[in-house]
Formats: sequence, C-alpha cells, structure tokens
Amino acid sequence: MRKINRWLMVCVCALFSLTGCYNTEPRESVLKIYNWADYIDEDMLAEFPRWYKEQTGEDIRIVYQTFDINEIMLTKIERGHEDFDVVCPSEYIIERMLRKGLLLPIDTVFGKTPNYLHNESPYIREQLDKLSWSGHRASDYAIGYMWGTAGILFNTDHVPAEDARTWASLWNLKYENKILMKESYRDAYGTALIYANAEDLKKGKVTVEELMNNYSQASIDTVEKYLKAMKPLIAGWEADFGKEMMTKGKAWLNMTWSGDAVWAIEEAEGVGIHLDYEVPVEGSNVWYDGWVIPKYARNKKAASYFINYLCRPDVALRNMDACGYVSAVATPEILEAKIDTTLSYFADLSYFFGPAADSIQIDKVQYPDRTVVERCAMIRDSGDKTELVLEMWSRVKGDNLGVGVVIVILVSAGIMVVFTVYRKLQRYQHEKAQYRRRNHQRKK
Ligand code: N2P
Repeated sequence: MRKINRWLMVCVCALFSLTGCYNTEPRESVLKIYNWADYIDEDMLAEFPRWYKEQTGEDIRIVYQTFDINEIMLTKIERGHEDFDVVCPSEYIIERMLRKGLLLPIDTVFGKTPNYLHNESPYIREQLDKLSWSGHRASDYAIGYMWGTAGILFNTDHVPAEDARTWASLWNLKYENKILMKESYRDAYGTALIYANAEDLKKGKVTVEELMNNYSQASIDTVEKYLKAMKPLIAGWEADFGKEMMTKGKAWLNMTWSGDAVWAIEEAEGVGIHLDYEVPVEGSNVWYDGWVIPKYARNKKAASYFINYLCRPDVALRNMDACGYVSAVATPEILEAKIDTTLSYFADLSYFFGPAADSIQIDKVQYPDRTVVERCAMIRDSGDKTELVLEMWSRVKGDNLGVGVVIVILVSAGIMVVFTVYRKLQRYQHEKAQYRRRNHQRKK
C-alpha cells in the first residue's frame, strides 16, 4: 500500500510540474529585470547571483527581458500584468511613473555591503531631481544608469561634417533614402521643433528646453508638418537596427543616441566604413536613463541590491564597454579608465567628474564637452498632452488611415459589390433566357 502511495505521489508531482502548477520556487528567489536591448554586459548579469549570495547568503535566479521603446515598457508596467522588479526607463517616463504613483523607493541600506549608490555623479542626481514631484524626491526612486545625447551619426565618405552639424541635413533632398530616424516620438518631436525654430533659437527668442517641452496645438501641428515633409526622404524609422545599417554603409545619416553611435563608429572601423557623430549646433536632447522599482515589484530587496551592484565602478566600466553608452557612475576609477592621452582635443567634463576634469582628453561622443551639454535640454513628461502627441505621431508614421484613404477604400468596396451583383443578375437572366428557349424548342 505504501509503495502504491509513493508512486501516486511521484505521478502527481510529475503532473504538477509538467503543467507548471506546482512551483516550489519562492518569489523572493527570483529577480525580474526589464532593460533596453543591448544595454548591459551579459557576463555581469550572469555574475550577479554569485555576488548576491556572497552579500546576503541567499540564492537568486534572474529573469531578464528587453525592450526597444520606452512606451512599450511603460504599458506593461502600468497594466500591472507584469511584476518586474527593476526596470530602466528614460527620464520623461521616470517622471510620468513618479507622478502616477507607479514607483517604490530604492533601499539605501545593504547590510554589510557598501552603498555604491553614492558613486552616481552629482550632475546626474541633480538632473534626475528635476523630476521630483509632490514631495517625492526623484533620486529616492531612480538611480542613473546610462546617459548621453541625441545627434547625427554620419558616414564621412558621403556626408561632410558641416552638413551633420545641422538638423537641416535630415530634410536635405540630396540624402533622400539614406536617412534613418530613431523610432522615438519624443526625440523626433524635439528635433522637428528645434529645426523649425532654428532662427528664433539663434536670436535667443526661445530656448531648446522651452521648445522641446512645448505641447501647444501650434507646436504639435508644426512637428506634424515637418515630420511629414521629412518622411519621403527617410529610409525608415529604426528602433535598434540603425547602427547595423550604418556600419554596412546602407544608410549615411542616422538620427540616433550617442551610445549607439559609439558602438557603430567602432564596429565600422573594422570593415573600412568611416562614421562620426555630431550634436547639431541648433541644440538637442540630453537624456538620462535610470533604474527604478515599479510598484508591482515583488522583490524590492534583490532589485535594490541589483541597482547597487550596477553602481560598482568595475561593473559600470564593463557595462560601458559592452554597449558603448556612458555610465552615470563618476568615480576616479572611471575617469582614469576613460582618459585617452592619444586624443588631440581636450574637453571640459568638470560638470560630470568634478573640478579636476575641466580639461581632459576623453572621447567626445561618449562624454560631451560642457558647451555641447549647454546647448541641449532634457525631455520632460508631456502629461495630459501625451495622447495628442501620440495621435500626431501615428498620423506621421501612417499607422492610422486618413479620411481620404478610408473614403477611397469604401468607394472601391462599394463599386465591387455593385459590380458583383450586376454580374450575378446578368448571369441569372442569361440562364433564364436559355431555359425558356430550351423549353420552347422542346414544346415544338
Ligand atoms: C540601447 C538603448 C539606449 C537607450 N539599445 C537610450 N535611451
């Protein structure tokens, strides 16, 4: 009898585990991470469980998923269908999440483990704190991960640098079909408004920050007009394939982010394609991505440890090397590793690394000089205007059908129905006549 019982137990367990109903793994042993694609050194990810065990004595298994577009990530989190523990949105989404009460504060006490969160550059913390809302300090909810600019990656064999130094190149007929635009409505919005108001910017009548965050109907209409004018010239909207197209020489201009540009410039060198990157003189977007813990998270402890781990200088350096982007960590180790004395130019990075870094040899695409950052601004949440902006974006992209197209489709369908009915009626009358004729002949 006992033997039968044991077998019965084994069969039931096997059935349960096959159907997935019997899951013995406690949720606190799982860390669900949601990050941008190509945005981490996967070895550092794989090494986290060992480090976590050393620090806490506990086991952790990582579930890792990626996204390419901020809004896709946000939709999943907002619905609460996904219980990600730690995610990496851009600043305007961090602001939206904070306002909607979708974030939990990050732990800052890690037992015996040092607190590496202090390694974040005060400059990044100051920028993120602009997103604070209703007594909630943003830096309690978000720790900077990577940051950079938006600009133009270009093929130096086909595009002179002076062309790439202005957003006008994206509307230049001579680059028809050789332009790629980042599939990011927020970047496209700012770019179009900056270009449309270039004269006023030059005269100091308006600032880049005011422009990029102006959601009046007039601004939305201007953006729509300019993006529609650009659309026939571009080879496509890219979420993540732009860098590949550029390294293969298939596109010559790519409105993209600095880290993708760094990756592409290095990759292209190996295959004899020459790429460079400029932040247009009119001004641009300086962006900051940060780690946050969504309110539906179920493992806040491991999420906080993970964020802390990413702020370790050695981990930050490896992540930077893997993806080309620039870490928000600004310790002396990072500065030392990033200074490149073979470079022929000097940049002022004191705003990021501190006063000693006011004239250093460092990669200008990764670490923008103070003058570049000063002509850029951060994108803010568009609040209740978001829907209007997104509707405009889908009209530009053609995701929706215009009234004219709908009328043409309806009229064509109508004509087809009338034609089919007419043909059927003709055939019916023809068959009826034939039948009558045959009957008539038979009677004769
Ligand atoms: C990397 C995406 C970088 C995100 N694939 C820039 N905000």
